[in-house]
Amino acid sequence: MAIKYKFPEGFWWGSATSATQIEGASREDGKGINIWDYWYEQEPNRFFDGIGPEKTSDFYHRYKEDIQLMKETGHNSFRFSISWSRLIPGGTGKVNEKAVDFYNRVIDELIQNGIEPFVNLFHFDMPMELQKIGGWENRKVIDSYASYAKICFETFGDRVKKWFTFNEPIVPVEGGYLYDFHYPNVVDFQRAVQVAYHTVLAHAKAVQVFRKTNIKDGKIGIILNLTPSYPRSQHPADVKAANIADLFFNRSFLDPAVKGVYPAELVELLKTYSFLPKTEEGDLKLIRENTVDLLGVNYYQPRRVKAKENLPNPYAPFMPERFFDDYEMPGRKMNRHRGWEIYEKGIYDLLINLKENYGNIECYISENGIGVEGEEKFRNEEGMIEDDYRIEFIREHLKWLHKAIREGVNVKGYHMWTFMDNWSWTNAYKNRYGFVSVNLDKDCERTIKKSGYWFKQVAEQNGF
Ligand code: BGP
Repeated sequence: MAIKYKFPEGFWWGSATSATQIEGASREDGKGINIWDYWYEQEPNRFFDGIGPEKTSDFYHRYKEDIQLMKETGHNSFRFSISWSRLIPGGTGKVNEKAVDFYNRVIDELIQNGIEPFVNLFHFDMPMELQKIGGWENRKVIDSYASYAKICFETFGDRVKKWFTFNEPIVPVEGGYLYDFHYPNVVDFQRAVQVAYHTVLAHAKAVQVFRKTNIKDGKIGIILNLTPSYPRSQHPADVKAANIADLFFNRSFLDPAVKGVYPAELVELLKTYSFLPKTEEGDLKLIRENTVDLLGVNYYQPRRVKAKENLPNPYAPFMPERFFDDYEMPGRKMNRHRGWEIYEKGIYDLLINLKENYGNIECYISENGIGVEGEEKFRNEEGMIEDDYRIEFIREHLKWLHKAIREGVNVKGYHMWTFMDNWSWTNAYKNRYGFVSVNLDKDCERTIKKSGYWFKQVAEQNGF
């Protein structure tokens, strides 16, 4: 069959994961506790079906088998994260040699199997010892993070060439300090601003350390969940509302990471409402001088926005939603399991924006996927889950990605979320996202889904 959508040579095909979501073994071999282990202990009922992070999909013990499955599903690259609290149980101080050994084995096994490791340093998993002193609210944690990053670069940088400082740094801000879905689940805009600001500084510091470490052929980036912000109409009030949402949810990290500066409009807005963060001399220079080589883009859904219909309640806590209302566009396509809109063209729009307004930074799609409940009912007689909806989801996004590449966007790869069904934060195993299913009732037995076989073909032909 002729290949209509051919991707550039050397395109990275694979999937993305994170330590807390796949490793399990949360108390084994000297691992320290992170906020997820702690929160689950405190409030198990917050987690779907009461399942916590202690077991997850057991990658810690089964990584060899999993890497074979990656090969069978066409991966030439794979993103995972290092668990800070596994590597440095106290967040700072002594390194856990068993963790070094584990990540060494994973990296070597990937490389031996022709799979390029993409390594992320922070995926929502603050070590509990550091959360006790305030986590990202505490400026000291920036240095702890930079030391952790340095250890990672020095220990694994001889083999790992693609590095990322953070995955979706805005999510712990939203979840932990605004909307109550991550620990420490407080609602406080001022603290949220400080956490976001310290995360940007920690990121810039890690980039600085990376450059000093001088890893041969190494590149460093950040992974951001970009949500193109569409106004309900071209009415100036709707457009303004969409711009403000864009400032808060995209540009607050995108601009400092790629351009080295905060958007002036965002600074102005925070100043007007007296929410500027506490800063120190030299901060802005650090940010300016340490921009990324590479950007990971996670894309799931757009944001649709309209002008505020009612005046904000002066007694309610200050929230970004003071400036816009969400807009439920009639007829939009939804993934009803997750409650997220499916809008394939969004991936194209955001990439064109990177080309036009962010110097056509080298980027890749670092997550994109669909979470579905009750996939067991699609298992056929041979035992394979026929997830045609996932194939369609990926294919339609890839078409738009292909168009963006044809128009000159500097995209180097596509990682699906996720490799195998995993533990998804408070949703635990509710929605399944993997190319490979994991049967929790049968000792985490893995079976490749139809989408996994389909993806293998796409990766091998470098198109479809
Ligand atoms: C992204 C995260 C992932 C993953 C995914 C799916 O925001 O980087 O960790 O979980 O979303 O979302 P969820 O698991 O909440 O359904």
